[in-house]
Amino acid sequence: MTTGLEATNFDVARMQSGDEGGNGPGRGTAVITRTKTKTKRPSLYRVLILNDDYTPMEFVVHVLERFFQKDREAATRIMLHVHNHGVGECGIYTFEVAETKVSQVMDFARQNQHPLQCVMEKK
Ligand code: TYC
Repeated sequence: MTTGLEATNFDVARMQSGDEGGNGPGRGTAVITRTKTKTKRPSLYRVLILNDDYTPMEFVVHVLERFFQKDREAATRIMLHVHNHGVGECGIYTFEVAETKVSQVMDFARQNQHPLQCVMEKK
């Protein structure tokens, strides 16, 4: 499938200055270097919250609104999914963003003395 968002790679083959000089490979020879600009899409990570028996449902809903930009309805749906199934997805982010979300949630839960756990996993 093409989305129009694919990265473009450029290959540049050129002779280095001095390649025709007296040293190195010698007269009449040239070294061709290839400079490849390779763009790679970043790896993505799921941020998950885990169920426990003590964290209040309303606190989890608030976490999802505050750190994951969910509206009340989406936050409640995710919270209930975690309550019923043990684990659920809050969002998908690049490594540094995911790491920051996990830290923010863990710090906020700890400050409020709730055992809520938040983890990330590579997709
Ligand atoms: N199981 C908790 C309760 O009954 C609610 C809860 C939901 C806790 C989701 C954590 O990630 C969680 N109060």
